[in-house]
Parts: sequence; structure tokens; C-alpha cells
Amino acid sequence: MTGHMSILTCSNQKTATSFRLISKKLFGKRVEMFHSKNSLLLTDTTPVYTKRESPQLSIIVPCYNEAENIKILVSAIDKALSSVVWEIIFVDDNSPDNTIDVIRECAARDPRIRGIRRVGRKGLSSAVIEGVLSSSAPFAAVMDGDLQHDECCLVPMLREITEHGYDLVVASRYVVGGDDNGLDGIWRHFLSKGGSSFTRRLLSIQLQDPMSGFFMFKRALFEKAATQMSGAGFKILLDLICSSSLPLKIKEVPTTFKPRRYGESKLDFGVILNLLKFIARMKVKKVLGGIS
Ligand SMILES: Nc1nc2c(ncn2[C@@H]2O[C@H](COP(=O)(O)OP(=O)(O)OP(=O)(O)O)[C@@H](O)[C@H]2O)c(=O)[nH]1
Ligand SMILES: [Mg+2]
Repeated sequence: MTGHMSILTCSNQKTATSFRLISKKLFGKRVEMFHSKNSLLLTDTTPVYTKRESPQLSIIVPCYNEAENIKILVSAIDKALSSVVWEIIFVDDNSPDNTIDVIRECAARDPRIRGIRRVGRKGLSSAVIEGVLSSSAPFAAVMDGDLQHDECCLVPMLREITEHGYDLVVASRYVVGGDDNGLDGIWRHFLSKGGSSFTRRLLSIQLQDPMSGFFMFKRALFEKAATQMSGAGFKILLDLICSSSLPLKIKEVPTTFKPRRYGESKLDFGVILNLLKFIARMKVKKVLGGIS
């Protein structure tokens, strides 16, 4: 109910009675009236709910200590996705910089935004899995919360799925038109390019950028693969591809990887070690015939 009230004070009782009759004719049951002497109290009883269309696309954003980036990201996505019904699901691992408070603030103003706060848990991949599994949209995208991924790619990525029938679309730094200049320093370039080439060869994956953290897919295929996914480490795209029992129709679209403006990278030696362990496990599984 709106409960919206108006008090009408008239010069005399007769005018108030006339107003009551006119209001009854005009508004019928939508308005409750309380008439006393020369005043009339009108209460609007029309039930109000803001109808929200079900999202077509859920954007899953894992975040840890990204408080400064959240609001900028939300408005950038809003601007880029004017033609799509979307929602953003942030998955925060109880960040010490209180990222979740900024997410809650945005969610209080915009019902398309949700925040999952995990306590006693850590890890990009497992955060993404939980985010995707909380979505009911037909399509989902995974995107970093540090503004390094270009939100303008979201519409062309969705088009590849809806118009050209791809299962999975990867925003790639290493196809023609792509760019990895935002990577911080020679070491990160080496790690990203070297890691991609190593993974491609070892796991026979035909992607130019298997290390990308920016991709979109049909949610149903993720749902199927979820029980097989390891959920460990940083490279959720590899995890998804290696855990899918069906061959996936994959497309890479070029993207520019932007430099980090606020906050710090979480990629450390532990993350690299985890990736090597993951690739080794997948290779063994492949050799034993577990994955194609
Ligand atoms: N929920 C959650 N999010 C995480 C965790 N680690 C990293 N993230 C988020 O995952 C995204 C990618 O992490 P980054 O540290 O930017 O890693 P990257 O983009 O691969 O590496 P850089 O180029 O060095 O930034 C960011 O939005 C992080 O906040 C984690 O343990 N839990
Ligand atoms: Mg980053």
C-alpha cells in the first residue's frame, strides 16, 4: 500500500460533502475517505509494487578489497547495458576495506544489484561459482571488480550467444584487436602470455586467451559443469572448460585490458602455484580419459 494521505480542509461542511462525492466518483475504491465536519482525509490505497523484469543477463563480480571501484563499475555497466535487462551479483569475501557496505549501499538504491558476503571463505573461483549458482538468468558473465575489464564488450558478447549460437564467449587480449597493455609490468605480461601458451599446449585448448577472467556463457551449461568444477584458485574459465562434459561452441572477441586504477592486485605466488597444480591435475585427468 502506498498509504499516501491528503487532508482537504474546506470552507464549510457542505463543500466538504461535495468534494467527498466527487472524489468517490473519480477514485472509487482506490481512495479511502474519512469525513469530519469541514475536512476530508483521503488515503490512497492502491497497492504499489515496482514490477521488475527478470534479468536476461547476470554479471558475476568477485571482489576483495574493491570498495573504491564498486560504484564506478555499477554506473559503467548501467551505461553500457541500456538495451539489456541485467543484474549484478557481487561476491565479496568479507573484505577488510568493507567493500560489502558499498555494495549494500548500491543495492539499497537499485534492485538490480545484489551482494553475497562470504565469511571464513576465500578464493576467486569459488566466489564466482557461488555467484553464478545464485542466478536464474539465461545468460551470465564473469567480470573483475577492479575496472580492468571493458564493460563495452558485454553487448557484443551477448550478441554472439543470442544471435550466433555460441555457448561461451571469451573477451580475449590475444586475438586481433585485443590488447593487454593494462597488465602491470614485464613479469605480468610474461606470466599471462607464457601461461596462456603453456595451458594451450598442455591441455590442447584452442583459445588464444585461456587466462581471461572476462567471459559470458549460457547459464545452463555452467549449472551442468558445476559439480565437476574444482573451485580452486583464480582461473575459473579453465575450470569451466575442463569440467564441461559436452563440447562447447566457443568464440573469442577482442578486448582491451585496462590498467588498475584503485586497489591492489591479489595475484601472488600462491595463485600461480595453484594454477600449476590445477593444470597438472587436468593433464592427468585428460591422459586418463576423464576429459576430452
Ligand atoms: N571474492 C573474492 N574475489 C577475489 C579474490 N581474489 C581476487 N578477487 C577479485 O577477483 C578479481 C581479479 O583479481 P585481481 O587481483 O584484479 O587479479 P587479476 O586481474 O588477474 O590481476 P591484476 O592484473 O594483477 O589485477 C578482482 O575483482 C578481485 O577483487 C578472493 O579471494 N575472493
Ligand atoms: Mg585485476
